[in-house]
Parts: sequence; C-alpha cells; structure tokens
Amino acid sequence: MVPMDNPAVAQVFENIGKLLEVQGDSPFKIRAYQRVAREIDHLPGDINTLAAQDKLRTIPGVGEEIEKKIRELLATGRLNFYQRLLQELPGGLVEMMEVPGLGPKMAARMWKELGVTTLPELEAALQDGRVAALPRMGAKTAENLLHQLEALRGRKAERVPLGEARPVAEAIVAALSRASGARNVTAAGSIRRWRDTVGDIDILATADDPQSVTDAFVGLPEVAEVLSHGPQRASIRLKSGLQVDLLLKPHASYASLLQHFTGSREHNILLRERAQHMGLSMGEYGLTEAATGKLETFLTEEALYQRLGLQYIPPELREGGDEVLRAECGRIPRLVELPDLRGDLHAHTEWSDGHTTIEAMAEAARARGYQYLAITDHSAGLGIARGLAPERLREQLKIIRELNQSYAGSFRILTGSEVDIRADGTLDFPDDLLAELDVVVASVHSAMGQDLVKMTDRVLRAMANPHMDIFGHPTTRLIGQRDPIQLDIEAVFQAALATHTALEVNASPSRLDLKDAHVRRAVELGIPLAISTDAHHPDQLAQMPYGVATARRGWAEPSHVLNTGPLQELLAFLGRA
Ligand code: DGT
Ligand code: CA
Ligand code: CA
Ligand code: ZN
Repeated sequence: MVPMDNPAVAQVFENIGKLLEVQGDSPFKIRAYQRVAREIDHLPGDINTLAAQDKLRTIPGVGEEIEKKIRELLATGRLNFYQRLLQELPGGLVEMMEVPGLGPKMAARMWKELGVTTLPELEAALQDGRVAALPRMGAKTAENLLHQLEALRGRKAERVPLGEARPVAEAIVAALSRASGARNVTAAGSIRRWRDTVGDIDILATADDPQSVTDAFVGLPEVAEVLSHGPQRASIRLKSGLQVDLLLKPHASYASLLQHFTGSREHNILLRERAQHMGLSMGEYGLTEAATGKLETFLTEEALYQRLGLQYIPPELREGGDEVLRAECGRIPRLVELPDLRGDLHAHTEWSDGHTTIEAMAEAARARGYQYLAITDHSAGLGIARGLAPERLREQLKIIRELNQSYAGSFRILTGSEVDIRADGTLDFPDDLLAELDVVVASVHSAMGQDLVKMTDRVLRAMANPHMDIFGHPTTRLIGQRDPIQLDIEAVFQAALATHTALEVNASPSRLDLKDAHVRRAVELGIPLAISTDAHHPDQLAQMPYGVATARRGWAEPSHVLNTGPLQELLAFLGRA
C-alpha cells in the first residue's frame, strides 16, 4: 500500500463532513470533521511522521475518536466509517459536491427532490430546467451551476505544462533504469516530441523479464493509484494527478516500440498507410510482410524510416502535418540544435528581479561554452518591481564594460535591457540611453487586458522604434496559468520584417513563447529568431533545450536563429559592429 499524504487524509475528512451534512447530522459533528480536514491540510510536516511519534493529538481538534480514524487510514489506506457512509449514500454525491456552489444541502435536495445523484444526471437536470423549477432555486442559480460544472470538467481534462511533466518523466526513467532487467528506458509520447503541454507521460523499455519491470513501476513511491497492471504494460496515477503509461517489448523491437510510442497518433497513421502500400504492416514489434508474415526488426529509428523510403523525421516534427510528404522528397532540414547556440540574449541579475550577480551569470554562461551573454534587466516600468531607473542602468553599463576588459576577448557580456513596452507603445527608457545598449529586448508586462486593436497598435509602435532589437515573449502567455494577450500576430510578423526586429522564442518552460506554430510561420517569412532563457538564476540558463525544441517544432534551422552566429555577426545585426 502507498502511504497517504496530508492532502489525501484531509480530503477523506472533508468528504466525511460533507456526507454527514447531506444526511442532516448534527452541525457540531460536521464542523469537527471540517476543522480537522483544514488542520491536516495545513500541517507543516508529514502526518505519517506525527503518527509515528505518537503526536497526532497535537493537531488542534483531534481527540481520541479522530486519532483512531487517522491511524486506521494511515495503516490500511481505508476508513470503515467513511466506507459505510459512502455505501449509505448514492455514490456520485461526493463528485457532485466538487462543483463550486453546490454544497451538501443543495446536493441533498437534488437527490431527494429530483433523484439526481451523478454529475451527468445533474447536468441534464440543469439543462432541462428541473433544477431551476425547484422552490427557492431559480434560473440564475441553475445557470451558474451549469457554468461551474462545465468549468470543472475543463479543469479535470486539463493538460499539464511540459515543464512540469518532463522532470517527473526523467525521474521515473532514472528509477526504472535502476530496476532489474530494464533496458532502453525512454520517455516517449508528447514528452519526447516536446509538445508544450502533455496529456500523460509515456515510458517505454525493453526487458527479458518484463514483469519485474512493471512490478517495479507500480511500486514507485509516488504512485497514488494503479490503473492497470499487466506483464507488458501498466498505468499509474501519481499523487500529483499525472498519469503514466509504461509499455515493454523484447530488446529487438526497441526501434519500432520507440517509434510507435513516440507518436503522434496522426503521424503514425500516415506511416502505417505508407507501409501498407509497400505490403507491410507496421506495429510495436516491427514491420511484418503481409504476404509472408515475416517480421523485420530495426536497431534504430533511422533504419525504420529508411526502410519506408523516408528521410529521418525528428520527434519534434511528428505531428501528422506535412512532415511525411517532405521526408519523402528529402526536404527535412537540419534543424537547430543546442550546440549551435553561441550565447543567450535575455538574462536578469539581482540588479532587477534576478537572484545573483552579473559576474555569476556570466561565469555560468562561460561554463556552458557560450561566447556571449546579454544582461537584460528590467526597466523601472509599472509591470515589474525593482526595475532599473536610467541612472542605475548607466551604472550597470560601466560595470559591465570593466568586466569585459577582464575577459580579454574570450567572452563578452552584452549590455542590454528588457525594457517595458508601455501601454501607449513607447519604450520605458529614453532613446539616447537605448542607443548605448548592445541589445534591447522589449516586452509587454503591464496593461495586458488591452483589446486586439489597442494591443497590436501598441506593439507595432514599439517595433517602429529603431532601438528595439528583440520582441520578448511576444504573447506573454503562461502555460496553464495565463492566456496570451490579444495580438494580431500576423501584423507583428509583417512589422518584424519591415523593422528588422527579431522575435524571441522564450525558453522558460512556463512560457515557450513564441509557440511552435508561430515559430513555423516566422521561419516561413524569414524573420530572425532569438532563442533565450530569460534566466533569473544561473541554473535557468540550462532551460535552453525547451526553447531549442520549441524552435525545432517550428522547423527552425540554425540560420534562422540570431544567437547561433558568432559575436561579430550578431553585433552586425544589432547595428553595433
Ligand atoms: P498526450 O498524452 O495527449 O500529450 O499525447 P501523446 O501523443 O503522448 O498520446 P498518448 O499518450 O495517447 O499515446 C502515446 C503514443 O502512443 C501516441 O503518440 C502514439 C501511440 N498511440 C497511442 N494510441 C494510438 C493509436 O490508437 N493509434 C496509433 N497509431 N498510435 C497510437
Ligand atoms: Ca502521452
Ligand atoms: Ca499515454
Ligand atoms: Zn519579461
């Protein structure tokens, strides 16, 4: 059994409170359970530790009865009292009460007055007016509940940002690689394709004894629930809610398994059709000749694509668009790769909202083998706390020039700013100061609610300023948290061409902005791109692969990317050579 954590225990007590309320139990008892749920949720330490130290009673509100219940839960993962309640009441009520605004009292009415006890029944009753017709309910309440129900469903179907899922996948790959007998443990699916969000994590491996690997998998400490567990495949749900699928095959099938499980589904369908035309059937084991039933296996994905008469297609391009057609006639370009990058053009220090010194950031960049790093602290504008006033920026320029002397040409800190694009489209520093900087990244950080026309005018006005070199994180989206600003992106592309402004591919995993589809359009138009980390800490310079992958998903080649060039070429673009 997997030990329960604080939120899981708190949830049980919270549900007990709700179910007792549905039953009409005493308010005193109901409040006691609600209080305990809250206290457990806010505990500073692990409740399992408290139990081991015999200190459960130090939690406010926990007396003898509740302590016994907590112990039962922690020891067995179940609580008989709770199971009995669940059996006495309709099973869907707990789920119904997850709809914001639908408390126990209302749930009880739905059940007793309408016979509604599940989410789908609730949705139907909200839609056909039965809820609205209940005494003391009304159309407005029903309408609001329907809205909340739909929002809840949306949240449950939500995809997870790549930046959250990828480290989890890497940790599981590392853990499984240590498990006996597993080879070729690899994260596949949308993670390997570097899609900006993922539905679930897919991991594959090869093994002589697959059962021992699936056993290790379902026994991982982060597992909250085992969804399925067979000898060759298993699915788990982690405590974070993420689902992870594992698929195993014999060693010889590795390349086919990798190809199959990387997807995308649409890409695989295109390949399968192609194989069929060649008299082959394509599967996780390999290619089977339809006429003879003979199985062909492959050592590498390259060999598999070659057998299908195709140029190799990198995972980032496998989305079922035109990549197969292009591969057929050798038109998959050499996409940009991490080692192509010679520097980073967007970084912050403690001078604004970064966490360390200019020197520390520069050292980290040098250690990565870069030739240059642009220090682009924020301007003093409205959007950002601790932005630099013009005098402070001038001070910083002096310090950077001195530092550069010490590198004697082996490395260069580029002076710069991430200057705010004000609500009216003017930049937050005077032109004469901007003219002194090597790199001017300009970004929107305030008045993000402007309508499409206002925002687009604002950005175009900024781009018309000859000092603006790079448009930083152009849509300002935060994946899963903040929608992009309203912006006519095609107008921005045209302006970028006209004003020779580069567009940033911000590599911060929470941004990935421009996104893949926008990169592809920019590449088609020949707009220069800057792949930048926006690092606020030396460690964040290591997030560059997210930006590179996003650029690759947009078919970017080294020549499309400003910071793949040597310093002199870059300076020429910036008008500083
Ligand atoms: P996700 O999880 O929504 O971010 O996207 P994927 O691409 O990771 O999709 P997932 O997890 O459902 O499946 C992983 C891969 O397995 C998928 O990219 C291709 C392969 N696959 C799964 N189901 C099918 C299928 O029904 N047909 C084909 N051709 N391939 C499939
Ligand atoms: Ca997946
Ligand atoms: Ca999956
Ligand atoms: Zn910014």
